[in-house]
Amino acid sequence: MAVFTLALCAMFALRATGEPAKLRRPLATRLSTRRPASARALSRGTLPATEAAPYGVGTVTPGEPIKCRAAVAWGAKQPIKIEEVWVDPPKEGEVRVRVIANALCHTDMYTLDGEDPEGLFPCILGHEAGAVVVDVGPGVTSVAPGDRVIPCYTPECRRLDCIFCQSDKTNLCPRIRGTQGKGLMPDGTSRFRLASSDERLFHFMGCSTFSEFTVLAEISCAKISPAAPLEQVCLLGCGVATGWGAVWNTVKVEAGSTVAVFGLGAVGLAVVQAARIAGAREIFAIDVNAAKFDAARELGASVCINPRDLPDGTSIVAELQRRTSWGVDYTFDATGSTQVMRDALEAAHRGWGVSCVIGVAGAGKEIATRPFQLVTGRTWKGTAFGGWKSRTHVPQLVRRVLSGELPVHRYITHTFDGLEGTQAAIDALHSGDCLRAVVRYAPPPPPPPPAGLERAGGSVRLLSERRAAGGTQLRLSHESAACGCTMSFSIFLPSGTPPPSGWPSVCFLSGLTCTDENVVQKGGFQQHAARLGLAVLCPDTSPRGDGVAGCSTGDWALGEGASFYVDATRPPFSRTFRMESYLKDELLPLAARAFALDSARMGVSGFSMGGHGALTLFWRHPGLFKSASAFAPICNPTQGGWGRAAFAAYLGSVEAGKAHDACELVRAYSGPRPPVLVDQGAADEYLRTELMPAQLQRACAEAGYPLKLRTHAGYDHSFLFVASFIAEHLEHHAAQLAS
Ligand code: NAD
Ligand code: AHE
Ligand code: ZN
Repeated sequence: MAVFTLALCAMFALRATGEPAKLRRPLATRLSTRRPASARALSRGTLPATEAAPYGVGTVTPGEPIKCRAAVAWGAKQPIKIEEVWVDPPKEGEVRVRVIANALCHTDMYTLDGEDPEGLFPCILGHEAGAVVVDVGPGVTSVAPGDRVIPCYTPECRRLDCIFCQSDKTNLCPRIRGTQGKGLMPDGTSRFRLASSDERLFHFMGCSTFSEFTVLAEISCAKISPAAPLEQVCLLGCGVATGWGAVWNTVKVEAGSTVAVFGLGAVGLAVVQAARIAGAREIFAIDVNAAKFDAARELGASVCINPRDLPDGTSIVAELQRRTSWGVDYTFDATGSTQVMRDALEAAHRGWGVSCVIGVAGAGKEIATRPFQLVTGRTWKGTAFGGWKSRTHVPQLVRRVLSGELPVHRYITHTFDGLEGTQAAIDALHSGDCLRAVVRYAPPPPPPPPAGLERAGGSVRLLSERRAAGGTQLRLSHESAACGCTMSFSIFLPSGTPPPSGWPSVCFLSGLTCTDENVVQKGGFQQHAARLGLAVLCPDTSPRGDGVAGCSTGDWALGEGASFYVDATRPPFSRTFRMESYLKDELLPLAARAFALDSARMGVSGFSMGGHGALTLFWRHPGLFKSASAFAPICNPTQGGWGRAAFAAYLGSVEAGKAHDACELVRAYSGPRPPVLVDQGAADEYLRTELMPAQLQRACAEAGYPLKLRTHAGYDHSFLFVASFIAEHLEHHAAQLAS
């Protein structure tokens, strides 16, 4: 964090030049005319001029008004205009942020088109963004300069006397809704002034993110992981999060149900995606624009329907009833059309169908249906921001995006750089082939490294950081010279400061088809590593990625995910499949530097192909590891199908593979001889054909090597087996690393 804070301070360095804008009395009579202290500072002429910087952002001084540019909406149906504005410092309970990325939501367009009964001009629109905190007003405790935040138009005050925040039935905290609807901050004033005239500008939805800087209420700031790419997770500020929440929170779609989604913008597509994840049996995706159907199918729609293509006289309601007999279990409007809302309700299943209004309808519009539709068991519901309690749930959604569980990249169809890109994004959204246009207002700041990461140097990037068992589970990537590609790895660090010599650690190698993440998610090691004070390093199982030589073999036991932890000597693998060198010369030293691991106290373990890797690296490089263990290792790969195929492909012959066969290696080994622990499931389907622990037992006996081989009745070849005995393996390592 320290490094990032410094970087941020440098970014916002004080400039002592510049001519202040001439102050005039504000024109907007509904806005406060009291000049804040910051405006007095402005008139003393102490503020910076806007200076060219990436995407045109000027330098700024925390605590002072910031002069920057914003896209100002001057009136209904008028084009937005880029203007210089002053953004006053945050007052009590407020946070000033630098906007990094903005996505456009249909609601911005709806207000710009004059459809919003609450619409006020001149204002600064925008409410789907990712931002970095610049400075905070008095009393702010939940965010600090440098934090990444997503502005949320639905705040969450969390006060004990807020019956809404205290209820799990709603996310609609009304704390600042009154002033927000009037385009003002909670104290009833605006933080925006036009630089040329000092005219006050209205805020919008408590966000106003079409500005290089904006001010938010603290209770509207969802603090998110510093690893999150803001140009993607900005989508969680509104549309995508709303669609997901409509499905999971508002109507709670069950597995096996049928779903119909009207309107396939980002909101409707997020409904499709969430319904698929919820296990919906059939998902009808409906839009008058067939250009949206590819994305709908990719995200999980089973049937796409353009109501305009139906035969004359067939309504979409009749069509859905024809396809489902009694109607659809759950229907969603994501268009904002009141006729569509009625259709969605009437297409819902007799007796239990639920229809959810998500779309926002224009001023003066009302919904109607025959009461009989409700009498016969249909329920009409609505959702605001998908029911998510913003400060609590948005960071959780961001983590799920970061973990790969909830991909959002499909929604981003257009990207633009700089504030000027805002108009281009508006045009794109009107074009009909746009889901979300993301405008990057500023280059993303580098993610702050976790403590010590800067020592790793080079290209190390933090992908995710999660708390686990009181410690920290990290996932990172770096450019590997050995493999010539980007490699990912995970590491668990216990809480507290490392011992003076550094953390003792265990390197856990995974098996065929795994990544570094399998054991992190399924191995259950964190609580035991935390208890024993061990760091656990989890490398990937091979180079991977499109275009990385040797990765695409079409065979799950060769290429990507199947390196066998050797340095390949045969093309195409020899350029990239150099896992032995990668681990020994690159990753272990890097991890030791970055995370204060004690290089003299490293153990190695692994499962299946990773068990083979653990035993062979231990016996091939005496002293590299001080302890070793394995779960269901491939003990004698030159005699099994997987190993023979791999050695032939990577090394040119099975014979060459003998140098990487644990049974051969232990016979020739002459280094230190700590006992090696091996666990094997007796119900393991690969026991005799691929793993052959009996061969290892024989080889160790012949070599006089102390092997502790345990066989467990009933256990098969899975991470459940690993999780069942991981505690004892870590205890085995901890004892040996302590000696
Ligand atoms: P969008 O403009 O990107 O997508 C709307 C889609 O509806 C388009 O694909 C359009 O072709 C389609 N459509 C229009 N009329 C239709 C009709 N008669 N039948 C079928 N399809 C039709 O909009 P979006 O950003 O996805 O937002 C969708 C709606 O949700 C908007 O009204 C927006 O204001 C609203 N919204 C509500 C919330 C909330 O919290 N309730 C949050 C975000 C957005
Ligand atoms: N201002 C309009 C209502 C607009 C509206 O319904 N907004 C949605 C969010 S749209 C996001 O893109 C919402 O959640 N509203 C809840 C709230 O408190 O505003 C009007 O009709 O006055
Ligand atoms: Zn929105």
